[in-house]
Amino acid sequence: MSHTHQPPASFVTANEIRTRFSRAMSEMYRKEVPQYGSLVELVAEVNAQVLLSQPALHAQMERTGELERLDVERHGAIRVGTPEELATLRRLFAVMGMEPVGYYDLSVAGVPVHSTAFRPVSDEALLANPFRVFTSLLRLELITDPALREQASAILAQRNIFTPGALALIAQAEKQGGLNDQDANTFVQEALETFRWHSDATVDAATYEALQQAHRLIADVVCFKGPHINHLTPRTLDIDTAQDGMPARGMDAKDVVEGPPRRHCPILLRQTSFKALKETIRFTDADDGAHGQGAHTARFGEIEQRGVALTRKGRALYDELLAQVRSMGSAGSAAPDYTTRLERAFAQFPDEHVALRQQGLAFYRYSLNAEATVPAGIDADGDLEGLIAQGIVHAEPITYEDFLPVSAAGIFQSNLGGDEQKHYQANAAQQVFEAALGAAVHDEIALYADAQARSLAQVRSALGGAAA
Ligand code: OOG
Ligand code: NI
Repeated sequence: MSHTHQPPASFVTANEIRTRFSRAMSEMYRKEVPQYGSLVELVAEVNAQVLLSQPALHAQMERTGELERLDVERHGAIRVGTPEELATLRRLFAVMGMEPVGYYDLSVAGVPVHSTAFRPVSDEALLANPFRVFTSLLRLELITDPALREQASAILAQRNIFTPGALALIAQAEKQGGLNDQDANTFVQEALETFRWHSDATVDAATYEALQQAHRLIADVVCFKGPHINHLTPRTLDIDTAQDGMPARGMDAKDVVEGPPRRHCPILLRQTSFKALKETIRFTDADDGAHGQGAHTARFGEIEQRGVALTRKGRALYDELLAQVRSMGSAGSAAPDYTTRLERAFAQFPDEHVALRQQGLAFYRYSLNAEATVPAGIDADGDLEGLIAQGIVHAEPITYEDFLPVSAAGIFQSNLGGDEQKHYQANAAQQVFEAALGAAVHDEIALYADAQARSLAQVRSALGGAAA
């Protein structure tokens, strides 16, 4: 008897559960925030136009398999209050094949959270559906008033953000190694409940106000029944055109696009959002009259354009150039000439794939060109760029699947409402975060490096076979 645990054939794949869940989430958010529906339509129009006018991009996306995932590609974001909530979310996302990748310290940017992104990690799972959820844990230790800190943690201790059904199915999936079709559907419905918007606050008006004063984000996390999904982001192939189309559809777009400037070879991630909606909420003392109702701004829309993943060297150059631009003048990205300065600084970042590869700045997935005839006696370990130049090997950019802390901070800020800036001591605490999570996060750059290395090993071995 083998001890390998073969899941019964009746189980649906984690990819399938993730796809069902992201679809259900998208349908729910469309109902909750109708402007999200308009945003998805706008992005679909822009993408169709780009694919028509840029045949090379169309062909590249077809070859890499990304064309098929484009229409369903989304990321969402949530914020939780306690280590237990975060740890259970890790188990919930694991049922859908999503693992924690990366550590983001947002305290540097005046936001009292640290975060990870739950997402699929294997090449095959990413192609099936790359659904990601940016997940932040509130850092109560950054509330300076001890009484308020105690109160916030007491409120959080009383809530349970998961339904009993979701908890039971998580445990069942862990025990059995999967879920059958019907259980998967029930799981998706039960899991969805955790992310639903609740207009009934769990606190009275005065408590909400005090937490809001400490930081708007603290009120958003502490005063509600659960971690409502605060945005869902479709992927656009041309963020500038999509941004220009937002006002005509009634969306109050943020002024600047976060991330690198527009380029010939897109790198990393560019993002922009429309401002959060003001939603009516009811406090627990609603029936007392005067201050029973309030307004809360939390939920918004965002779009993003993804480019090639950078190596550690490429990322260091990106961080350095971005820091240069942001340190010029006090207004940072709010300065009127920000875009021009950004473009000027990034002139130092090579904008050709050959240069990005040769200088070791970005990651590529290599494959043998099926149509090329491999010359007899070819050196399978020969110079890669030579093989690419001869058309024997294809190099396709590996898409960046993660997030950027400075951009994330900009997205948080633009959607908290108000202009207040808080300052916290920068203190990355990855180990504290991982202890809360109950697992280590993947190093995202190592994942890209592995994907590149795997593809290269396959090419070399295929070439060796062809040469023999
Ligand atoms: C998350 C903000 C970060 C992104 O795309 O960088 C984010 C939040 O507001 O909870 O979603
Ligand atoms: Ni986002």
